[in-house]
Amino acid sequence: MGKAEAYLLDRLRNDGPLHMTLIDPEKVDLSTIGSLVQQVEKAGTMAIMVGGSTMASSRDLDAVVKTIKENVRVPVILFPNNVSGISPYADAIWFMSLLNSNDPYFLMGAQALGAPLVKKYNLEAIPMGYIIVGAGGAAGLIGRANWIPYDRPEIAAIFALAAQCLGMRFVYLEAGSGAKEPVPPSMVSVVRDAVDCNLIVGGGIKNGKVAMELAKAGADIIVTGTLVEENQDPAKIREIVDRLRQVKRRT
Ligand code: 1GP
Repeated sequence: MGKAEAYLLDRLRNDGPLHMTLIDPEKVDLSTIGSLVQQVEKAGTMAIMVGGSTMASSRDLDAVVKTIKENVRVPVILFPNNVSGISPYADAIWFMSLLNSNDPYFLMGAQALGAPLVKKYNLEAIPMGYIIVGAGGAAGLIGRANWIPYDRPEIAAIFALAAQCLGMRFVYLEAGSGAKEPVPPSMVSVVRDAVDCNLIVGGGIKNGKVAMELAKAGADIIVTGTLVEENQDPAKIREIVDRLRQVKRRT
């Protein structure tokens, strides 16, 4: 296990559920990223994830990751949509497979193409099973997800269990960036009962109350992106972090 993962697990053990901020290089202005990430770090976010479903320019990604690294101490973790989502300037990469994709490229094709670059850049690879719930927005469309209905939590649970059996230490339940409805807490609790691995939930989470309900249902990590992109307001992140601190650690 590498340094970024060890740090996250240590924070989880000590503080309970965590918040991470997602920065999509296509949706932010490079000139404002530095101060933005400084503010979200101050608000208590525990890592910065960088990626976006339609991102294609490695050069733009590198510039964004470098700027973030210059401005925060928390780990910077790539959240790749494709091989173009790999940058040598990050601390780690979610080495992820879109488990409910119809397309073998997103199951293991892009991973095989990207793995030599991950090794060459000496990036810490954190194995993660990515599961898209509902239509999943752009991620669902681009990733050709065979979407899981919100009212069929047991389907999400069997994908999560498969991820755990494959040795993936993290599972991400994704409703899609900007989703009208986040993943329901009822689905999170069914998945939580099925697996022990660390559970990430994201997509459409807009306030502390929703984040807290998801954490109470068993989410270990709450990811938000749109919230900061749209408002540039770290107070929203502070509210989420404060609510998450009210949720007990998982034993
Ligand atoms: C998307 O889950 C993340 O991959 C974040 O979603 O932009 O809706 O916060 P939002």
